[in-house]
Amino acid sequence: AQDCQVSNIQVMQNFDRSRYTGRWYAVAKKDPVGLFLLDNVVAQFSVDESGKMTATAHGRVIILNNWEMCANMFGTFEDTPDPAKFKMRYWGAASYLQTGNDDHWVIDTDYDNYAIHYSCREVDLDGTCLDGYSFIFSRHPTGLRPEDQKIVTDKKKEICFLGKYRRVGHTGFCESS
Ligand code: FEN
Repeated sequence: AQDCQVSNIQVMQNFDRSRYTGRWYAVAKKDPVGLFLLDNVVAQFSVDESGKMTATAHGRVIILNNWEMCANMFGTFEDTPDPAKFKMRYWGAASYLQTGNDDHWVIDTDYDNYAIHYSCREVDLDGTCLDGYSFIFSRHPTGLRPEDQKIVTDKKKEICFLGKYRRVGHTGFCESS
């Protein structure tokens, strides 16, 4: 079922962006190459009057001189023919934060408990993902419910990122800002 071809990755059927709105806690992430968010990652999705999806995210980063900061990031989403596949433009509130334009795919979600996000930045010559990142989100700051864990593990395998995730800690570091 999984040949690891980015073009064959199955995404959420009939994705409903309005049910996806609100707060999501990252419980695990697969990092891309380069600068990223370390931990304490929380995302907040919104849909405006015109139906456009936007999001904010924060997370801990360590900048030059080992200075711990909370990165406040913003994202705007461009629709594609597939309702679960978006192009996300993102930038940070602080000028030292990297900006970018990434794919943003919703692989699976039950809207109320878990969500699996996927982004491949660079597709290899063989069609597999050479550089990508992924978040496992939960509505619960305490983590995934036991009944959702198998679903998430199966999906990690389907997107060929199984074994590449790290747990995302929540210490409250970004809650004050
Ligand atoms: C996502 C969903 C909700 C909206 C957004 C999301 C993506 C966030 C990304 C963050 C990137 C952060 C970077 C940090 C950085 C998917 C959660 C927007 C893609 C690139 C440093 C670290 C050290 C330094 C400078 C900058 O730039 N970090 O010296």
